[in-house]
Amino acid sequence: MSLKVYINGELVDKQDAKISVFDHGLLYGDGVFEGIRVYKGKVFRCKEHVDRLFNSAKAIALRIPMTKQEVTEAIHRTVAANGRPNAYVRIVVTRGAGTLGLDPTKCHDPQVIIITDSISLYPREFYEKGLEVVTVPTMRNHHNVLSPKIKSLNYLNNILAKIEARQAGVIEAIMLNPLGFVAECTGDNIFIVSRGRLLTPPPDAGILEGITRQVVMELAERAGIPVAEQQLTRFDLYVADECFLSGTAAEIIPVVRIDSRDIGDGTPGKITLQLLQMFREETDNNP
Ligand code: PXG
Repeated sequence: MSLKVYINGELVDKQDAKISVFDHGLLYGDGVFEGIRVYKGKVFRCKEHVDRLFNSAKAIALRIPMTKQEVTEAIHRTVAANGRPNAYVRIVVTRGAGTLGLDPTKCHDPQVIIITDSISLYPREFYEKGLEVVTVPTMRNHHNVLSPKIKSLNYLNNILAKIEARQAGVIEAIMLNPLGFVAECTGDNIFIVSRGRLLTPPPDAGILEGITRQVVMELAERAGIPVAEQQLTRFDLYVADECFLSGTAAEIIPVVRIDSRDIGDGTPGKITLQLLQMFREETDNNP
């Protein structure tokens, strides 16, 4: 069965899923997106993702030509049409086709695209043995330049950070903010465990407020692990007992080495593994 892609109300075969080369999503990265997981046929934290999509769109003054309810139905319709119990859903809303030149008011037809496919951010083995990461020169966006809370189609600085990680011989980067505090990774949020406490940078550190990050904080509270949003420096990372990343695509992945320093004893930590186990149960019993 060919993969069906949703475009503006219609489900079309993958090879027929096309948009204009004049679309400002392509020409200028003018648009927003979401990445959502489907576990056992159920869309995980759908409402949170749809709310964030609409907030991202509002922030860039992009009117999504559908209600939240309609977008939610379209997601479910696309998932059902593809018949995969476990999948990754990518919703993209572009400014639509316009003229050459930035002016978004010349774009009258925003495009709503929903793709379901599989995604594998990191090779399986790293979930067991842990990931090595580095801090990189490319910073996360300053909120006065482009709010990092907007999940926009502009990912170039994160892509540059990814390239810098690759140049350093690893597959993921930790991005700092313009003040030098830890922000997040290129497509994941970051947590450390320090003296039994779970710590993660606050929203004003310049992060995308991850939905998986929220789930992790809820799970930690449920397990009685103290959680705090706190400014973190590279020093805090180096001396942490444990570290892991969270994201829809990455899920939860342990980090065991940062900038050539072993984290803890250089193996995935106990609290990390406990949260990973709880996360598995949460997604398996997805309401
Ligand atoms: N930070 C950034 C910069 C992200 O892009 C996260 C954190 C994690 O947020 P969630 O809500 O997913 O827990 C993201 C997530 C893709 C793709 O290509 C998108 C992300 C990550 C990886 C791949 O669809 N965004």
